[in-house]
Amino acid sequence: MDFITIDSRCVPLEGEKNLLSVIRKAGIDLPTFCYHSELSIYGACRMCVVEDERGRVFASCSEQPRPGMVIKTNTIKLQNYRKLIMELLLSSHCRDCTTCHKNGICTLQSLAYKLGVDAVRFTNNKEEQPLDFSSPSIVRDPNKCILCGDCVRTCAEVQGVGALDFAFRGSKMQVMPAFNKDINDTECVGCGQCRVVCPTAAITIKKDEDRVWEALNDPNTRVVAQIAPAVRIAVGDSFGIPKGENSMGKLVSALRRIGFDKVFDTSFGADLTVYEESAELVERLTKNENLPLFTSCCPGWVKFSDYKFPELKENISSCRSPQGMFSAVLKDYFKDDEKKTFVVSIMPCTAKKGEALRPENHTDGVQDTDAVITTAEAARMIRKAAIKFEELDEEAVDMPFGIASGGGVIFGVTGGVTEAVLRKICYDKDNNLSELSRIEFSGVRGLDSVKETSIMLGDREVKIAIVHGLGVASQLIEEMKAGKRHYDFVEVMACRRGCVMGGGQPVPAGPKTKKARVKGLYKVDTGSQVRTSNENPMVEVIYRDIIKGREHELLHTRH
Ligand code: HC1
Ligand code: SF4
Repeated sequence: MDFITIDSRCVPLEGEKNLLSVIRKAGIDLPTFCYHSELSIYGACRMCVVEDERGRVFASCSEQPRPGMVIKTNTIKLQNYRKLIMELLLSSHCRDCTTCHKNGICTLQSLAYKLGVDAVRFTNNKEEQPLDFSSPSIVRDPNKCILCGDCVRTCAEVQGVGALDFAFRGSKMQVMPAFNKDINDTECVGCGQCRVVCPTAAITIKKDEDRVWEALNDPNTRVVAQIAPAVRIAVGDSFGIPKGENSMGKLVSALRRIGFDKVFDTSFGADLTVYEESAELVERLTKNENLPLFTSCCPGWVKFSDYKFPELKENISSCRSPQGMFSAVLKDYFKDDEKKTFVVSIMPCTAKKGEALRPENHTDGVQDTDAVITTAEAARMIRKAAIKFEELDEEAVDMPFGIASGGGVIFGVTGGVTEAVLRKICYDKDNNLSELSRIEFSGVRGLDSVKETSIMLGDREVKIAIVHGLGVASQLIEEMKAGKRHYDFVEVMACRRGCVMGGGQPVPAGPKTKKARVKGLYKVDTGSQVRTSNENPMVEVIYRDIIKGREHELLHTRH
């Protein structure tokens, strides 16, 4: 085996793609702003510099590890170098830390502390830039940008959107949309993945908490919450609960203490989606029209398809998302109440804010979801209410929507929608729930960018693809258009790994957290008494007593 020497210790080389990965494997958490293992290497921030035995200083993220290398990571020269970079960054960064959204979770702030920067020798001569509030999903604050380029590469490389780029040169360099347009006037889909990687508060979540507080304080308003599948395994991050642990019961309890009148689980809406989408698939297969059927529950994907693949309009499922279906049903359920009903959905996703605003998702011209708050905003509301989240007893959601299947819960991870739909279709086919484990191992799970599976319906083989990340989705669709791939059903989630890594989840979320979130959702499914939507007794009741044949009005849309 080959070795290199890091700070006088021998470290084996095991195929790492760069020196930084070897250093981190050796237990040295060298700082970086611009290195992300899932993005191309930019090498701009220079925080990960190391020194070799000849005194050469270089960035370790962009250096190939070579056998026999001898490097040091923490010499006085390197410490001074990093401190100087940090001072330069801070000198052109507005320093309103105490009132900043990222206070306490800002990488710039924590690194300045770790590096012992207690004064900045340079003055800020940058002009103050206006903030961009145009998007319903994210806010851009150019004054807090440190030009690491993480958002630019994420938007272009992972999402295939390219709404952000560098403009100007030298000290005038900035990150902005082309021609400095408002972000909402670009092809931005609101996925918030730029916000997930942003080390500062240059990109943050558009806040909707204040509208929720107002509704909660209005005695004439009944405030109803629905909680998305992927929220339960991430909200605990903000309260020191182990990563990936299911905090649904505590969250329900916290929301009731804050003043929500009713609390429900969006996974129930996902069960409705499974009913509608599986029926839609079977109908299209029977008629052999508008195939493949593309899923419609991810608003980032729906918006992306609007402008990038408008020719797929008829192929996108007419189903509203679980959020949309459930809000419409909730508004209808409470319509005779004396109080006004205000539906709040708690989502891992920033694009859901935009979905709620789209007129085609409204019922009779009325917006069903009144406010969408992300997991991170819900956590902030809980903190503001001074609730000791970690000490709360668990509470169950309210009836009559109080039972949701495990299949509904795994909507929050890539492949979950497909798995839940297949469970339903296999059940309808031969009432055979022993198919469950066969479906689990059929290729729907895992993190491959594109997953493929198929099932037999009668004598027809139904071919299925699952894709996560819009960049890969775009490539897959181009291959389908070129006749290189053929499917009948395609699940698309805008965010890599699915909603568990949505743009509204707590940050930072490193590789271990990402893994724990995926595992956490599957664990909820395995522990559920009801695994499939068709076993959920409340679904039949709601179809019979509330929906009453109005599926088209309440559960469907036209994109
Ligand atoms: Fe999702 Fe969905 S799974 S889109 O990722 O279909 O946001 O969690 O709520 O609507 O159920 C998000 C999650 C969520 C919808 C469902
Ligand atoms: Fe790009 Fe998504 Fe950020 Fe919009 S929200 S700029 S699409 S990464």
